[in-house]
Amino acid sequence: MTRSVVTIERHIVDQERLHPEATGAFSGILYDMALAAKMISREVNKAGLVDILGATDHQNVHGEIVKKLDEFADDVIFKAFDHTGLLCCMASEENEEILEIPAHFPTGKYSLLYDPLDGSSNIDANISVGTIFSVHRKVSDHPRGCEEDCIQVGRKQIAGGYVVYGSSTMLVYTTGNGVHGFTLDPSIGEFLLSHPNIRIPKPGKRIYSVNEGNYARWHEGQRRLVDHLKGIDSRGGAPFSARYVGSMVADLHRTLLYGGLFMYPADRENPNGKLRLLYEANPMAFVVENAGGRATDGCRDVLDIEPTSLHQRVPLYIGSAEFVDLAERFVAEEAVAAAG
Ligand code: P6P
Repeated sequence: MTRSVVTIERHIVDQERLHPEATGAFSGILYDMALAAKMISREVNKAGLVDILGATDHQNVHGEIVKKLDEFADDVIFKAFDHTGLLCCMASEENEEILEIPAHFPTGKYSLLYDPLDGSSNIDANISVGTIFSVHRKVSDHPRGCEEDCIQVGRKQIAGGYVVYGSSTMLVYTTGNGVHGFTLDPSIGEFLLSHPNIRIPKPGKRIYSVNEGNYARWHEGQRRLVDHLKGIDSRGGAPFSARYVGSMVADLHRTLLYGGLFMYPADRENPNGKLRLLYEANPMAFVVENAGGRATDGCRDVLDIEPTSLHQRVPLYIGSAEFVDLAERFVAEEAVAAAG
């Protein structure tokens, strides 16, 4: 018996029915993110053909200026939302300041934060890339929207998710009521429910994912953790497998579906690691926690970290709860040792 064909639009309507108080505004945000994802997917999937399709002097065959794909994705998301009256403001990895809603458009009661095309440096090698997004309620008394509406603790998110542009394009999101995955059928231009109620496997696959090129810069506890995961320390235990794409959305999507542990730790040169709290770690942590996993900075749940700035970075350990617990034990040992 094949599964019923449920489009993301139908899923959103069904989910909205679960909340009689819902106004449909939030549903509109998910619908518009799916629209933006379709447009980005179309361009990402033909990236390698730009030279063949006649993009000359940065103009394509339609006379449109060919932008870098991350600038294109940033523009697509902004333009998908700026006129909807759903948002009070936006924040993007590509823009230092928040993005205000143009004065001639109405504003709404939500803020949207996003990394439009994470891992875009990998596109030339045809490696999966992704869009990451986080939705908060407007909290300021600013007449339209301001930074306060974006710089909020992750626990207050009302939605978080990502789009992975890989062998297929998938949109995965949570509003706190389960994690749901949709696969784009480009032949009909629809996202179809392919992964209802995703749960991170328990026990998870023994996979660890980290850039070991940073080993020399890691703190002692981090080094001992990875030595243990490789089975080369004296504590025993079967070694893990190593998988590292170098594109967060690809590494996190694998971790969500198979289990394992993804890490981007702090190091001596980067005391807060590399990944951004508000629009990378928080939405991914919201998804993974709602799938039964964990996400921490090594000692605190990511979702409990009170942010202070729009682009602040955070060390990240995320994935199967038992492996994140293990990582915390090693990092905590380091903190105890360092404290003397
Ligand atoms: P490194 C991509 O540039 C990115 O922001 C994430 O997608 C990815 O997880 C990380 O950086 C990779 O960084 O230092 O391992 O190349």
